[in-house]
Amino acid sequence: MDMDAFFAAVEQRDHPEYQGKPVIVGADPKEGKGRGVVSTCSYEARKFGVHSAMPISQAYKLCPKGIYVWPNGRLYQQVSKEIFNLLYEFTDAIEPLSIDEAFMDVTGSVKLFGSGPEIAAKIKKRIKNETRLTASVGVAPNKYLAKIASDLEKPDGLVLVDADKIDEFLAPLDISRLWGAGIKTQTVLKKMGIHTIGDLFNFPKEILEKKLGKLGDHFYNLAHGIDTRRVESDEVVKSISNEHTFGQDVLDVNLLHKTIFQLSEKVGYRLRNKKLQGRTVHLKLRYDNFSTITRNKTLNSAVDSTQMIYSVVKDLFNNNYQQGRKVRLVGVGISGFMNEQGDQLSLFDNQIKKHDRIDQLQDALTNRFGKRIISRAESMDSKNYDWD
Ligand code: TTP
Ligand code: MG
Repeated sequence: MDMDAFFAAVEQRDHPEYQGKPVIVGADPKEGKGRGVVSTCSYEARKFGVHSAMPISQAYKLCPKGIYVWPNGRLYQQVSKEIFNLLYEFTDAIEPLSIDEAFMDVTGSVKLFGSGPEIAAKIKKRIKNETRLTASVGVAPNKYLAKIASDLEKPDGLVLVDADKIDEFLAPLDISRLWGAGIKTQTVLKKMGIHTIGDLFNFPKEILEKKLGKLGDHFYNLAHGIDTRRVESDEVVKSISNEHTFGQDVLDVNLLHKTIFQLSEKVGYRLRNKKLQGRTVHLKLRYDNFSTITRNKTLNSAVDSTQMIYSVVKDLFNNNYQQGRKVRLVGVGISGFMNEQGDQLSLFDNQIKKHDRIDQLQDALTNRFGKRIISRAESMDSKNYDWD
C-alpha cells in the first residue's frame, strides 16, 4: 500500500483551493533563486516534469505558476499514523517502508476479511472514507511483485498479480522496474539486448551469472517473479484500535452505543489473541464536519475484557459527546500494554469474571467459524453497522 502524492494530497485535502492545481511541497522557490529540493508534488505538477528530490529552482522553471507549500511534517506524521492504525485492523503482519508505504501480509486475514483483492479494495475504501486521501495497492504473491503492482496504476490504483499469470505480468515491464537495478546495471543489461523483463526472462541463468556475477542469480529470480523475502513486521505493538465510519452520519445515541460495543468486541478480540492487556482506553469521535475529538482514560490495572473496554469507552462517550451533533466516525482503542498475564482480573468482581468467560467463548467461536457466527444482545439491531 502506498499513498498517492502523499504530502501534496494532504495539502490539497486541507486547502480545497489547491485541488486540481499543481502543488509542490518543499523548499521555498524564492522565484527561482531558492535552494533546497522538492519533497513531492501533486499529479497535476508532475505533468510539468516536476518530481521528488528535484532542485526547487528547477521545479520553479518548469512550473512557475505552481502553488509552493512548505512541508508540515507533524501533520503528515499524524495522518500517517491514522492510516497505519487502520492497516493494523486488517493484519498485524505489516512492514512499514516509509511514512506512506507498507508491505502487508494478509495470508492470515482472509477468513475474516475476504480475498487479497477484496482486502485491498476495503483498505482503499476505508482510507478514502476516513482520511479523504487515495492510496494505491498492489496485491501479489510476494513483496517484489506487490511493490511493482502498487506503482503501476497510480493514483488510486489497485493492481492484482495472479500467481499463475506472473510471467505475462512482468514481460512488458521496463528493466528499470527490477528491484536493485541501478543505472549502471541497466546499461549492462541494455548492451545485452535486454530492455524489458520479458527479454531478461529468456536468458539462461548461467549466462546472466557469467555477465553479472552474483547479481545474475538475483535478476534471474526477479525475471521469474521469485522473491522469498518475508514481510518483516514490527513485533512491538503499541496500541490496538478499530474505527467505523457510518454510511450516513448518525444522530441516534443508541446506535452509537451499539457501534461502540461492536468496536470494543473487535479490539478485545485482537487484544486477547495477542495475549495482551492494556491500561489506557481510547475513544475517537468524528463529527459530520470532520472535527475530531479523542479522549482516553487510564485504569489502575490492565484489562482485556470486551465489557471493561466498552464500559470505559461508553463513559468517555457519554461525557464528551455533544448532544444533537451528527457523528461520522467512532473509534475504540487500547494502549499501555502489560505483557505478563498477572492475576489482575482478581481485582474485579465476579461480574467481570463472568464476562471474561463469555469473551473466551466468543473468541473460540470466532476463531473457528468466522466473525459473523455470534453476536451479543448488546450489539444487535444496529442496521447501519457492518464488520468491515
Ligand atoms: P512517495 O511515496 O515516494 O511519493 P508520493 O506519495 O508523494 O507520490 P506517489 O504517488 O508516487 O507515491 O513518498 C512519500 C512521501 O515522502 C512524499 O509525499 C514526500 C516524502 N518524500 C520526500 O520528502 N522526498 C523524497 O525524495 C521522496 C521520494 C518522498
Ligand atoms: Mg506514496
